[in-house]
Amino acid sequence: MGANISFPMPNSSASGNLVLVLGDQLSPELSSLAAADPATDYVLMVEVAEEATYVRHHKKKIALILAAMRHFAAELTAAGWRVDYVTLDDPGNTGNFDGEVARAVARHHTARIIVTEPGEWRVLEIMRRWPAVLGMPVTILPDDRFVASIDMFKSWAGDKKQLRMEYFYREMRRKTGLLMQGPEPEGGRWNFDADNRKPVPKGMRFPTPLRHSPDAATRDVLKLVADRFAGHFGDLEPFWFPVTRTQAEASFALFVSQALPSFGDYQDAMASGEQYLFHGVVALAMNIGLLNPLAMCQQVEAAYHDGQVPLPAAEGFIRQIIGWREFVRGIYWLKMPGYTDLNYFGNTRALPWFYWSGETDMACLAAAIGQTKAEAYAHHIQRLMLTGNFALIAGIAPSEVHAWYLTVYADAFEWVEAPNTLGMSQFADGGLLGSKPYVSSGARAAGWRSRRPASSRCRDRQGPTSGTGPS
Ligand code: DLZ
Repeated sequence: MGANISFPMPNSSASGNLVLVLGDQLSPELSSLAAADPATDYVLMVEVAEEATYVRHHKKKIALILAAMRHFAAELTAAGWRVDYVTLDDPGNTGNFDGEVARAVARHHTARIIVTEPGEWRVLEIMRRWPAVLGMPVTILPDDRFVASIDMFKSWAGDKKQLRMEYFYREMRRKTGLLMQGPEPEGGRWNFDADNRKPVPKGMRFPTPLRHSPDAATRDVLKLVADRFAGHFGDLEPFWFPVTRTQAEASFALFVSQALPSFGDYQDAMASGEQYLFHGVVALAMNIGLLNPLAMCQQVEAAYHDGQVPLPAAEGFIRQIIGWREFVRGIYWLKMPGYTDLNYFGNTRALPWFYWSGETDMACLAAAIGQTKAEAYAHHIQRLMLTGNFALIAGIAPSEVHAWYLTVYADAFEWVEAPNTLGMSQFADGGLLGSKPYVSSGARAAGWRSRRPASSRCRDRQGPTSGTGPS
């Protein structure tokens, strides 16, 4: 994948294109939409049970995706597109992409299917079968919301023995021109990570992410999810995630003005009782297409040039997006299929039940898992240092850890989740992604500091839990 893939099998009696837009492709600049014509083509969006149940996603994650899909369909309709939208409770809904694409082709007699490459190998395999199954050409276009195409990453990787994010990141800085002064990095350094490890001072206050009230369309989705996915892990309400571009942009603007100035200093920190610190909770909007990653980086760069954000914070944020995020996507497509089966240490234990219930006397794990159940969110240090490190020390099968992260986090899509879990966190790839297992470092996360009396630190819990995991 990476270049345009076309399977030419024209059907002479049909006309126009069917443009399938997936639940994590909610971007007006999407390559499939750019290749289509609103006058002749149909946009197809489908709510299908299989996507919610191939792993039994957190209820809040399903609600986020379906609500954002419905709002995006309205946005496209207002922009003049003919949108064919199939809801989950449509009586004819077949429950999967194959069935819904076949039904739409029959409804509209289109001659061709156009789609932007999906974020998951499983879905790409489904699409590759369509020319044979449906007897029509299928054009799969690169996802140019990423700075590096899959082909570009493959050529960069070449036959290198070790792939290191830092060198790839420098290429991305040069390619985008972000924080560059000609050929040199802004401030004379590529990476300010060493400045980003401060402990949280006593009494520090943290901004809270914007909480958006569900409108009528989102409330319909919440009811649907409550009815259809009652047995899935996690709390559905209160539901406050952004589900429109406008809401996502407001959330991000608040992050840039209030959290980002301190994000760099404390991005590796944890503090007891604090869910977000200076993290933005914006990945869940970015990973479904409500925010454009490059535009976000440009906004952060502008805030730096305006003197609102220090360089280490701006660089730290930009590195996460055009460095790490792009790098792990490259690794995913370079190594799939097969990457999700890797198990370097041969770990075989089952995931402990408390990953679903949060009921453990280990206070840090109870807090991180309780928060995950409530919010479908934990910041990356909680994921890496708590649930990730524990799983590796305990010898849990990496495939089980992978399925858990993919299930429970609203921002988790396989292209980004699998390399982070299997590579960075579990070292299941034997060192392709990271130079050593994270757990092998004796250092604590920066500034881990409990706000509670020492006597209660190892025993406190984050409220009652009643989560049910996949069975
Ligand atoms: C995750 C998800 C869910 C829960 N539901 C849908 C859906 O009903 N329709 C859809 O188009 N996409 C959904 N998704 C996102 C897909 O699973 C995602 O596009 C693939 O995993 C590829 O990244």
